[in-house]
Amino acid sequence: MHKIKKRLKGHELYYFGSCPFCIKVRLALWWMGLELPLKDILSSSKNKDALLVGGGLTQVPCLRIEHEENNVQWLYESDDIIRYLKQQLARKKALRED
Ligand SMILES: N[C@@H](CCC(=O)N[C@@H](CS)C(=O)NCC(=O)O)C(=O)O
Repeated sequence: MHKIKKRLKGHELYYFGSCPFCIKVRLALWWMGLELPLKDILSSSKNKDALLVGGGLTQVPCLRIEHEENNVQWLYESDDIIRYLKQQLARKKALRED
């Protein structure tokens, strides 16, 4: 089934392909029709280092959120990430930004 892709500015998902929690988040992204830059931490040590230095853990999935004025948040936990993304999508719809 084809879904129209919506983009969320300033968001990136750190993940690796075989991680079941990452698959859960990526499925939710697909289901919501959202497209985010994906940062694979197994194929790139640069991505893994960025996650560790920025977020403090190498745990994935982790959503990097760039707020205004370069304020960066690192959101861990698949359920929290999915909840946050749903809220962002609802907000986008309410503001008719999509
Ligand atoms: N409760 C977490 C579990 C995440 C998790 O266990 N991720 C594993 C990969 S499947 C991981 O990153 N382990 C390595 C680490 O914690 O550094 C979630 O739901 O996101």
